[in-house]
Amino acid sequence: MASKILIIGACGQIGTELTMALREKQGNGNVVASDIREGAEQLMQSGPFEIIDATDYKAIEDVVLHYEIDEVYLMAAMLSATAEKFPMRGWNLNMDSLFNVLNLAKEKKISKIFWPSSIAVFGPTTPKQNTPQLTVMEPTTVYGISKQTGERWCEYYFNKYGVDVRSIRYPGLISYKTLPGGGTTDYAVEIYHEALKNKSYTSFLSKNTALPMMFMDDAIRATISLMEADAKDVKIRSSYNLGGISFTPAEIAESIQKEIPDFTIDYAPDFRQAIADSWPSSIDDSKAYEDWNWKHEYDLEKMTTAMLEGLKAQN
Ligand code: VAH
Repeated sequence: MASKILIIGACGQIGTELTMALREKQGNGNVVASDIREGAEQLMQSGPFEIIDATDYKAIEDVVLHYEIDEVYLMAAMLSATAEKFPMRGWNLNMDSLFNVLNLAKEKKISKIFWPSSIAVFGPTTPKQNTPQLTVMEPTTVYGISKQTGERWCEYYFNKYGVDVRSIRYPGLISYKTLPGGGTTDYAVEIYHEALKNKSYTSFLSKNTALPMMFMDDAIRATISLMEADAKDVKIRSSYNLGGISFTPAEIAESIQKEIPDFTIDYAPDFRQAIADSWPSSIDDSKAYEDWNWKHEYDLEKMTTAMLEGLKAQN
């Protein structure tokens, strides 16, 4: 019997693709999309949609009861760059929304939760290369602090109340189907759009800023794999490292130049450089491999081909 799923923040960068993937898998009618405002036409036309403010407990509870929801994917959040401009709005959105769904599960109104964390939980004192699952975490951004705190609460609700909440520390995610929403890794999406439109791009991160990244197809597959894993195999109830690939703006530009030889890049680092400098360059996701057999499929070259082909097909 297919689970009844509610996706909160369904119109965002991850939420949009996650909604379409889950509707394909579970049946359109079994996946209720929700967000603070309507989203892409394909999402709106393919299944049920509700307007929900993720900080409004009653609004979520009403939809959960009305549709007899089993599982909630909470994808609404304020990302790193935007949260630095609006710290308290970012903190309140990221934390109030999490407590809303954790408490619904504690009261047995839903049975399973997915909640996205981020490699932003790591900070400048964290080992930068191949960052371990368990290590020093002193995040210096509002977003990273909210995700680190959220991980602690997820583990608390699992240990104290038996809430089946599962989480992934996403790296920067790259997709041609949806635009990013105010993150520090957004350059790695913008660059493809600009390469096709103008054959040039000005990067807001410096040339050699290596960050952990992942093609969206891999991230969606990882999310569904974790949610489908047997509960006994989900041994980490804070959040799983997820690594994927690691590259710099110069390296992604080189991969684009293999397909668009006259593409050029220049660099004008802005306030997001300090955020990126506080994050790891690459991630050790061996625990995800050990516990639920995770393995990414897209390397940089394969992702660049998919991105350019996907964007060209849209125009
Ligand atoms: C951000 N895209 O840039 C998000 C992500 C690891 C980065 O969490 O804020």
